[in-house]
Amino acid sequence: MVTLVATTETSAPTQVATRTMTGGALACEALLASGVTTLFGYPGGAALPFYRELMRYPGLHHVLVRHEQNAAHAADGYARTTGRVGVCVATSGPGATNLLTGLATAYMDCVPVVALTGQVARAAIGTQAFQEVDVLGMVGPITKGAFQLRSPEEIPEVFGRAFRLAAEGRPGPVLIDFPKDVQLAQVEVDDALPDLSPPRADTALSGAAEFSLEQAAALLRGAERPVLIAGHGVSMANASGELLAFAEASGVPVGMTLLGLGSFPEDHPQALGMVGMHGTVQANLAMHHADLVIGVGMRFDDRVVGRPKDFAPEAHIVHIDVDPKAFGRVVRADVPVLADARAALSGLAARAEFRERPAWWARLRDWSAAHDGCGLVDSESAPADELPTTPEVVRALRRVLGGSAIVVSDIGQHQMFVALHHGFSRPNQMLTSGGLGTMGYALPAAMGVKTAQPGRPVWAVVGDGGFQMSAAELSTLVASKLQVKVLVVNNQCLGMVRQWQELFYDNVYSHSLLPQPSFEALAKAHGCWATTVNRRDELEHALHEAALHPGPTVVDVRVPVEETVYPMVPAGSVPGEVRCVDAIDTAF
Ligand SMILES: Cc1ncc(C[n+]2csc(CCOP(=O)(O)OP(=O)(O)O)c2C)c(N)n1
Repeated sequence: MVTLVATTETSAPTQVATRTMTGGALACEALLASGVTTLFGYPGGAALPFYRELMRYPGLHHVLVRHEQNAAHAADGYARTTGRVGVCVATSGPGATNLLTGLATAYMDCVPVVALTGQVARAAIGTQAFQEVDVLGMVGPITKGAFQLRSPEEIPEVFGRAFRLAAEGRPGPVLIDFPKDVQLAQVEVDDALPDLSPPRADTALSGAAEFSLEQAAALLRGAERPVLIAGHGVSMANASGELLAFAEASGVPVGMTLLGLGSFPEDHPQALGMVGMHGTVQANLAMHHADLVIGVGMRFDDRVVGRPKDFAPEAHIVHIDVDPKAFGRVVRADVPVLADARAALSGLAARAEFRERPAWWARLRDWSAAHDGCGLVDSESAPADELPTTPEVVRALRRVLGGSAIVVSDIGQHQMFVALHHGFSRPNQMLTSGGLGTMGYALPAAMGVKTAQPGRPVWAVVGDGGFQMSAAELSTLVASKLQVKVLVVNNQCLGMVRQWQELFYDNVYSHSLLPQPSFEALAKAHGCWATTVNRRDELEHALHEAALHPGPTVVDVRVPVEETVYPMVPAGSVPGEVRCVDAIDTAF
């Protein structure tokens, strides 16, 4: 159909071609206009009109997952690795509720995701219809916003707003609830939709931010014991180059949060490693004894800070973040800088003055030496027929991959061992659920990463507990030909829970020992190549074989049950109380 529209009173009518289509088809077009090429999802009754149309759009590649939570995690992994908005789809009711943990995970870690949920028809909303759930009511605290489409005409505008909202400022998830009758309704639209993709963020420094940076630079010039802590915001803002330039121009030592790992090269002489509950001795002590802490793109969350009132007692705190709500949430911000990390770091680099601070570096070196003696097994002299330790497994992975892989870690002891012993040199080389700590995250998130980066090796490192939460996705790997490599660090227990029970709950191992199936047999049943490692001397060969195998693989590595992750800052302590030995007697 063609409509004639007079653009001005005097001009001749212009021909505007319009088409009639369903709301479901228009949503597909809106996704394309938003720059989407890949969706992760799972169909059901209230989403079927949309799924019917999806088959007509070959530009939209849909990965069929085995559980909706994993669709959200996959979209999250896709978004973290590309910097673009990830998209997941679910039906109404249980499909929508299954998404929630994935959305909360993305919310805590500032990951831009748009979730599309089917909903019962408009007239049935509020009637307790089959598979009706008030998803808008549920996602308020775990999304940046949620929309319910009330008519097909709204689709382009709502999609445009949703993608913009997900990407702008502090990124995060946004939900679009899509009633079934709106998916089915006919709508007339212009021939081509406008570009709905999120605009590039305006990262120019405001006058206020420039002023705060002056104050920060003056504090740094006068500081004897400064430390900079880089968080996820640095990699999200593509600010690693600016961080390196500023660090080298000023001589400031650099620690990283769990999600900041890789934003500063781990082998750089100014790198201190990770801060926080299982961070390095030197990074934690540096924060505690500093006279200036500069936090960039990080939240000063409780795992980093410990007791807020006693955090960095002698330091001025400069806090750089794009989210004004981050300032003062946990610790005081003496100098808040509301700015994009990249712009702020280049602003600081331009004002930097190099200082050597030999006394501070001497202390940092002593602390690094203390850290190096902390919790490592000398595998050279250890018996070849014994189980390898988890630090050895992580270091072997690093050796075999030569640091080229993207590592997606699950939650628990193995996660902290990965953070401490792998070493990361590129932003977003290590992905994990930092804020929510969601077990089951790694395997589906790795699917999202591999979908976006088919040419890169992608390894999911998981505990035997977390693996059992998302192992069904092995079928997705096989069906979707995704060469994700899974490394199960198998200590036959919920290791991190066991560690806390040992240290703080009188060695009462209540429900933390985990009977499990043969992971090798399970993986093979899904169609993956799989092997089991029971001895130290089998480890590297197994990892090599898995790396070379042209398909998804599972390597199940048995490690000792009784490992403990050190260093540790017990909860309720401050980073200055970091411990390196089995001598934690703090009561909870
Ligand atoms: C969904 C979810 N449930 C429970 C927890 C609490 N939790 C944190 S670590 C952990 C144990 C993880 O065990 P495993 O996956 O085997 O890894 P390990 O600690 O042994 O390396 C548990 C239960 C969690 N983080 N996420």
